[in-house]
Amino acid sequence: MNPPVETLQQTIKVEDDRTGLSLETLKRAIADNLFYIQGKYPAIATKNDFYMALAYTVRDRLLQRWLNTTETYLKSKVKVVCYLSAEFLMGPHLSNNLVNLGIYDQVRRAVEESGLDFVELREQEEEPGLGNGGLGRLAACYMDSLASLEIPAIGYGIRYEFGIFDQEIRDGWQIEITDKWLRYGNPWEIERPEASIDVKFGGYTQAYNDENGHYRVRWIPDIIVKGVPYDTPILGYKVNTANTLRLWKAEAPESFEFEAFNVGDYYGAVNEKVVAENITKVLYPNDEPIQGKQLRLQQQYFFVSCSLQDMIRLHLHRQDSLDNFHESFAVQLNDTHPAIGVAELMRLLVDEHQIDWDRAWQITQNTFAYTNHTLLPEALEKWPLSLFGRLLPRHLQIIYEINQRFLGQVRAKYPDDHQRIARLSLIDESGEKYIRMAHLASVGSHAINGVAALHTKLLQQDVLRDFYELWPEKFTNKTNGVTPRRWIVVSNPKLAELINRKIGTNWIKHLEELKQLEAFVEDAEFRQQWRQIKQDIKRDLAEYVKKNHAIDINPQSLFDVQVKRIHEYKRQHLNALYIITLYNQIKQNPNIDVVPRTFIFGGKAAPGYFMAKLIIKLINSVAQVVNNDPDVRERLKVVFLPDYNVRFGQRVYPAADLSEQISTAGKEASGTGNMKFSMNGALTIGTLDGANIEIREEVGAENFFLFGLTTPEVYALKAKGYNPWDYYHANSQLKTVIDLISSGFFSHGDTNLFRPLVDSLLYHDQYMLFADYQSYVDCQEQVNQAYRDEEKWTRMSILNAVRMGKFSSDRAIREYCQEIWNAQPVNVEMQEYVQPKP
Ligand code: GL2
Repeated sequence: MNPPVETLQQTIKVEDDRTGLSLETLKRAIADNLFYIQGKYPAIATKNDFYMALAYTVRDRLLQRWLNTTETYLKSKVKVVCYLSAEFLMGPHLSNNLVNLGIYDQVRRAVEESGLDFVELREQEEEPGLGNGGLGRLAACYMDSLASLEIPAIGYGIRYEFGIFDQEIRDGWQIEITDKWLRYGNPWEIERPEASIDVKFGGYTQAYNDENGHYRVRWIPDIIVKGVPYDTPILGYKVNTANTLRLWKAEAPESFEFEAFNVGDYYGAVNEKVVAENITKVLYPNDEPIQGKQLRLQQQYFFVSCSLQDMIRLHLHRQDSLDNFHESFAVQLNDTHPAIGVAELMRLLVDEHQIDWDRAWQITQNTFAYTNHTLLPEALEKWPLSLFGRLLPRHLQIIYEINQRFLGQVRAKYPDDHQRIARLSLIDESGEKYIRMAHLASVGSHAINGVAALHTKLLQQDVLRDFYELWPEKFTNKTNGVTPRRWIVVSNPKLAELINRKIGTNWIKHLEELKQLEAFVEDAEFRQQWRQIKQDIKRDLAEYVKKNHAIDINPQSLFDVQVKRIHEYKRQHLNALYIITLYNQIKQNPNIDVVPRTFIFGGKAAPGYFMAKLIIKLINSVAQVVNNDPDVRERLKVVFLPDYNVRFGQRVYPAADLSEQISTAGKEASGTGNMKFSMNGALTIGTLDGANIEIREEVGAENFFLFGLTTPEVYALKAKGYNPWDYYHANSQLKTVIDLISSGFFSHGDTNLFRPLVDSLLYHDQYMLFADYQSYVDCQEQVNQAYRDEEKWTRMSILNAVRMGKFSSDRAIREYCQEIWNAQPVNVEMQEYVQPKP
């Protein structure tokens, strides 16, 4: 069909080779991109060149949707959700885009008919590791769901030049290697220098009266940094909607310092450029005390200011006044990292757009909503007042003003309750003064949410209790979810196939529909197929481990997997204590009948987190001994797989039989790995923590291996005075395990190596491993018994997967839309001359 030839814009007809989906067109497009974009002939092309040619071929096929989507939003007054997040852990784009476009099979064939190895090319993609773990990955799942539900949305974040470090293991220790993900270019992003934005830092403020005699403040910064947006399309599943992930890169404004400011000082000017560009150089690993890291505050302010200025520009493009800004945008603060946005929006509205304070404050509160992601006190962000004032002098004044007005309200409600006032204040004045970012976010938002039912309850009772008493109506729970597109369809195509054969493909957008499969639980043939798939994937993983790490693992054994960041509260070392317990049992009785198990670990430790790194060393040291002891006879295997990332997650979740979710109750806000495992038919051994509780409710208590103290029990035991030493002495099995570590058995006789870990357990045990040890060991025995009964295990596995409907990120996003954002789906019409919906 021909385009209507009415306007110049419409006459730019999109070429067939860039949209066509026939095998011939696809093959030609790959060859064409190889030549014209990579500048290579097939004979001299690298695998990466072919991958790039393929990626551009796919990108071409989603550009029309992307442009139409953006145009639709610009033309109408629809509300746009802006997800502000310092982290977006997107994972590889290629497969996901192929699935969402509905062209996976065609493209695969086209690649193969071009004489190329599809899987090999797919593996060339560098994953953008722009996040630490759950929080960043959640943002990525939410972007997928927003687009799939056709909700107008922009993800705003930082384009780190170096994402999360690559992990290598040497001599059992973690080594960090710089992540050079941009080394060969990134075919999924488009730079938009024309949309750059200036961000100010430092300097001082000046009060003045404007022409109407109104008191105003202007900010005279000492440096200006330019934010350059890089846009990546985020396509929904089989819809026309392709939203935008807009990541900001910091640059020095060119002419600025060279001409006016640094005449004659060429090297000084270049240095300023370096300073500016440092802002988006590297992702900060979490789990480290964040205090005093000026660069981190610069990063946060930088991306938030760029994003809010961008929104204001878009808003003013669509309408004349900022008075209804909050009807144009719903801005979600993904944790407190973007919380400075509250003060920045006030500054933009009051100082730069002359809106009066009260109205600006209404707009601000109606715009923002805040998600809290952690209860750990050490992770609650606070900035030293002095540092903050130096970098953002105007924002400090604004925060004082917000605080004064806010505390006025508090005083009116609780006169003379000075302690409460001090507790609620945006400024912590107990010692050195700090700005409490969670308080700024709470005061400046109309909604505050936790990420699982228990977490929200604990926020209300504990971390944000005073705010809850003040504004109970602001609090809501939004249990996390994950996208079934990436976490089932892309990562477990065989399982998806089987499900499609039984109930069609509707479940991919309506995960609750998996429930229909319960009807097949008693179907022996179905169970056999289910088992076979798990078996095949386990074999694939075994081959992968053999090929990449030269370790033999037995695909018939129980695959027991714990993959997540390494942290004491997540208790990877509790798992290690169990492994040593099993090992001791075998050593005592070499003919004991144990269920063969492969313990698979993966995860990164923050580079400065000594204890977490020692836990990695412990796991590897135990692996060395256990894997090489002839008495074990291959019944136990322990592997720590280096460099756990999204791509490896996609491989390991489908291969797991058992999912370890063993954090101390009350510590894991939600967890999302727990959902991915269960969706892929793994059973969970877990505590009543985070979303585990809701997973257990959904899949049924009889299909979940529960152990350990509950949160109230943890609190009670702490209050009573917990003494790990008592548990050590009362439990001979535990004592033997600890003594074996202390004796140097796993460290070539070195009795010092693991002492910090052992001492921390014996004398503090902050995360109560010893209190939960026996319960965990007993529960693992139940796992063994269940695994011996193959049919029973399969039934449990099926019921786990098919009852996971609640944990789709689509459900979570629907709740956010209805209860927090007031955002509606918008249909994106395709122009006539482009391909129809797949
Ligand atoms: C986390 C929580 O620790 C984790 O339990 C939760 O699932 C995710 C997403 O809500 O957020 N908070 C946090 O700072 N990180 C997380 O993974 N890094």
